[in-house]
Parts: sequence; structure tokens; C-alpha cells
Amino acid sequence: ETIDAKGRGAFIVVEGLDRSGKTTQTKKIEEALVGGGYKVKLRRFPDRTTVIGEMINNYLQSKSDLEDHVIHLLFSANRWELAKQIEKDIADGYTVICDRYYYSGVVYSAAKSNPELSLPWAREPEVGLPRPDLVIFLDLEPEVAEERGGYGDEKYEKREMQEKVRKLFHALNDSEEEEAEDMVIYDAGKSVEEVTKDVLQSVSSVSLAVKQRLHPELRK
Ligand code: 2DT
Repeated sequence: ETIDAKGRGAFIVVEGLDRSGKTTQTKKIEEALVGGGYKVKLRRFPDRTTVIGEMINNYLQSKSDLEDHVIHLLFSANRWELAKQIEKDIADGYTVICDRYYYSGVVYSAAKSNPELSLPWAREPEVGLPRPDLVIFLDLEPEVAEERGGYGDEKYEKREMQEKVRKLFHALNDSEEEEAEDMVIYDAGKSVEEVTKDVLQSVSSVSLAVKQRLHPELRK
């Protein structure tokens, strides 16, 4: 079966806690889609290769300190500087698979429990970014994450932060917001193979629906 060259690609986001296997699953999705004849582009946020990305990287590695709103807006700006490219890739028929997106953006900032940085405030700079066709959330208990060899050294890789982030991801999924419509939660505590099997079910059906134009045009 050939793929309609004029059709758009799907926009698929993989979100999850540290150690949930996001990067592994992103690659598995890529392999499966390429094997299925799709054109695929991988992306990740933060994209540390840009000037803004370098500022984010310094912050995450505690080489610089930034006020909570400032770092939040830099993460957002890092998406905006690449948004047009994502739209173009999708319009050109690429399925874009993205390791983290603004769901992490909103949830990690809100998890800081800064009373002046609420979740609705955090959401506002993201309004108008391309909306994914599917957001996979790889859910993992922080205890299990620690059993997997512990967290790294970056800013948010602490037990307390991970617990809050996890709660907020679930709250987002249970909310009335449009984010909830796009999200599917999978148990990342299973083996890599089992998680891949689960994830590919959603990915296959969404990619096929987009290809067959059963999904709306890319939304904002
Ligand atoms: P990685 O370990 O996946 O590189 O993520 N983060 C990420 C935010 O706080 N806001 C955002 O908008 C994004 C995309 C999550 C690095 C850390 O950055 C956090 C973990």
C-alpha cells in the first residue's frame, strides 16, 4: 500500500517521567513507522541545540539560576522557535514524533508550587502551538524509577518533584481541558516490549486515521 504523498503526517508526542523509557519508546515508534512506509522526523524538547536551548541546558545543569517565570517562558519560546518547522514537516507528509512537548512544560513548571505560577498561567504561552494528534504519557511510580538506577543530576530529577509532576500529569488527563482528549496513559512499569506493544496500538491507529484523512487538519 502506498502512502498518499499529498497527505499530511501525524504529530505524535511522547511524555513521561524521568526513567519511564520515553527515549527508547520514541525510537521504537520511529522504527515501526519507518517499517510501515511512513516518513518520520524525530524531535525533542527542550531542543538544546539553539541559543535558547543552551540557556535551558545551563539552567537544568545548575550552571545558571533563572526566575521560575523566566525559565518557563524560555521552554515555551524553544517550542515557538521550532513550531513553524514542525508545521512544515507535517504538511510535507512527515510523521513527527516528539520526545516531550508543552505538556511537560505546563506540568513541570506548575509542580514547583510557586503560588505566582499557576497551571493556567503556565498554559497561556503555549496557546496556538501545533496540537498533537496523540500524546502518549508513560506513567511510572517514582519508586520504580529509582529501582531502575536512580535519577540523573539535572535540576528536576528529585523524588519530590517527580511525585508532583506525576500527580499533575494525571490531573491534566482527568481534566476537562482539550489536553485530556489527546492523552493516553500507559503503564511504563512493564517490560520494554510490553510497553512498545501498547504504545504501537495507539500510534498505528492514529497514523492510519491521519493518512486516511479521518483526522482533522492539524489543529492549533
Ligand atoms: P529531558 O530529560 O527529556 O531532556 O528533559 N521540561 C521539559 C520542562 O520543565 N519544561 C518543558 O517545557 C520541557 C520540554 C523536564 C529535561 C527536563 O526539562 C523539563 C525534564
